[in-house]
Amino acid sequence: MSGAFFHLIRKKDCKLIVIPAIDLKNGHCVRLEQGEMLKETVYSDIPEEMALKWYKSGAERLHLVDLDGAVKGRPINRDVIERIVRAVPIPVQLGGGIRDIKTVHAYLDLGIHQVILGTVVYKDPEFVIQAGKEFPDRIILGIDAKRGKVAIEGWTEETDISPVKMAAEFENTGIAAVIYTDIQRDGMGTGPNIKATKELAKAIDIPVIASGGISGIEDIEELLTIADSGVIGMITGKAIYEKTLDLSEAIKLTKKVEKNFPRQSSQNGIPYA
Ligand code: AMZ
Repeated sequence: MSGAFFHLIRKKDCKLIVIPAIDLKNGHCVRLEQGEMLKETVYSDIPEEMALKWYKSGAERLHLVDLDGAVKGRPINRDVIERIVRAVPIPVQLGGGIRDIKTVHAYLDLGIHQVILGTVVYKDPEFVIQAGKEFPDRIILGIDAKRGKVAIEGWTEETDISPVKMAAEFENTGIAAVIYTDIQRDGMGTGPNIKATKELAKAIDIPVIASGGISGIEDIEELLTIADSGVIGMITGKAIYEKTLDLSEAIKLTKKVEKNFPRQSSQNGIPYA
């Protein structure tokens, strides 16, 4: 089976899920606005309790970001990450400061289900391809864009490459998914960038997870309309912390839509794994 064909099937087979985000800074669960480290709201000093809360609301997966790690380029919040992995029985995806194979190994050994690579996707694409080969379906690309161009290093540096161009380099390399974040919408509750998310999902065979800007149930409804382009997940943060979105309601809605327009979950029951 050719690689491209493989991915086309996978896109259809993947189950669309709502993924709550836990962003970690100094051991706390926080939200930022547009990724600005100084524009922080702390939601919990015990992030593992937050993880349990989202799990009990029906979450089938968690999205973790080590924000200090993303800025410093190495893992910083490892202890709390370990506590979260131990606290919940669902797959956890993690990004922030994962820049070498030793760190990839360490996090997978810790029980992280999939690692998200951001800055190295731009700086060292060959490394990402090697990691994808060594760990098929365990590597996710974190492609974060500001004004249509990819940003790196904790979103402090802008590049001149577009998300589509960057993602296209990784077709058929064992990459599980691309998380596409619209930085200007992240933490702002202004609605997701439907147009750009759809464009990316249509342009590549790798499944896409939408991130940034979800404010309420109407955004979930809108994202569900582009699921067929290859959008397999939506990450929500501020909306569930500020209670403008009820996580269990969002999950129920996506399940109902999945039931009416079924896309099978993957064999082992873990979405896009
Ligand atoms: O909010 C930010 N400033 C931020 C953020 N959420 N900066 C990076 N990140 C996330 C990316 C991706 O998941 O969305 O960190 C990860 C990338 O980290 P790295 O260290 O690989 O570039």
